[in-house]
Amino acid sequence: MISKFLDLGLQPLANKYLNKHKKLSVTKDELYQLNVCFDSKTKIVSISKKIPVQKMFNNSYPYKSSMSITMLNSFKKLSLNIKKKFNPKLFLEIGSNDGALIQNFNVNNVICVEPCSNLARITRKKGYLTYDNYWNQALAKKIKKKFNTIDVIYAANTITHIADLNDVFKSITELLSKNGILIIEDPSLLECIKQISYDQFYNEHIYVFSALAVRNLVKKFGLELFDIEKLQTHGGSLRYYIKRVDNKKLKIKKSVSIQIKKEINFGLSKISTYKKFGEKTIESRRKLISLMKNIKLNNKKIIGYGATAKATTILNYCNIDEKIIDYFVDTTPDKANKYMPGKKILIKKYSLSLIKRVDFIFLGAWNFKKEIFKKEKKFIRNGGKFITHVPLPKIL
Ligand code: JHZ
Repeated sequence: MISKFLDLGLQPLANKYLNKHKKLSVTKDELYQLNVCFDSKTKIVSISKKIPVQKMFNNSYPYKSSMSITMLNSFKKLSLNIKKKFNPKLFLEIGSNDGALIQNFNVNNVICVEPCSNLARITRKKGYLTYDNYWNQALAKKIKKKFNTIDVIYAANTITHIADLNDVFKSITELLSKNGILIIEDPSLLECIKQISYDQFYNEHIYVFSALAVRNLVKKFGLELFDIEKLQTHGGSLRYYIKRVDNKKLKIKKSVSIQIKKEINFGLSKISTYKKFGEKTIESRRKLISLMKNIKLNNKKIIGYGATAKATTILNYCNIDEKIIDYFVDTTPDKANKYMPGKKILIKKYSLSLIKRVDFIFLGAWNFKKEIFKKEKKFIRNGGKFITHVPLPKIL
């Protein structure tokens, strides 16, 4: 049974930052209803309205993975591990973005798949074979014809962005060698629910995975989880290591049953847990609005830091506009001088001077809190304060 547990209202597409010269208000047909549901049979959590991929991932996709040192370090560490543990002759990344991971591999060993052609151009320029296609069976067949099978297939923050999971896994099994490994990583549903980070839900995040859901999902394709790594990235992610069931060379590690047990004990297989999360989200919204309004009553200045896709959900769900947040700062070139989706809040290209005379900074990129705090020591020393909504709205 599929049950709705969260209604985040009408939302614009995240990552669709509005140009200054265009009409600022989004029209009704540019908004979609963001509901989040739980399927008690498969244990999959998903948003109810699926937006056509071309609308989300095209030749002007602004997000670049290499904008944060945290992600660059995480990918560097992973590349060393992959080489050490699996030493793949051919490594394929689905959703290679601007090459933050594959830049650690030799050009001859890597195949990139990236449907956003502005990003595909970047890895191609660096010499990596890049298909600017959506991941599907037609593409898998095309790659198979040329390269036969692949030893390691990897996808970070990508599989959860594709609606047709059957097609995703059929395409992967088509290409994966007999003893091949599939590694996927995505934000952890357990962490999302625990931390009330409801902003993990937006149009691109069609699914937020739990280990429970992934275990059920891959089974249908003759695959199984053999290891799970916990990561600090994106507010707590899980890295799933998956193999063919008939590959008996790799033993199933304890990490799998430990994570599944944790999720069951927390209640991730029960709708009541999600309903509670829905209620806590409403409370979180109330607290964040009241906290920010109180600050504004004292005539203080708030700006946003990190014009994230996640922030789109918060601003639109909480109806936070330019009267509350003066502007956002962000290092991503393609977000600069645009407006936050659905709100008239300008995004400025990050510079130190932009946070100088500011009293409060709302962490749009709360998932990079550590990295940002390290960078903004001076702001903190001078009495500046950060605001977060995770796990609860508060001033830090
Ligand atoms: P970040 C995107 O989500 C979209 P977002 C996507 N759907 C997804 O799954 C995740 O990424 C992985 C900026 N920044 O990573 C850079 C600074 O300005 O939380 C980014 O614009 N200064 C594919 O957008 C944003 O913050 C800094 O010091 O929610 C971070 O975006 C740092 C560290 C970041 O993802």
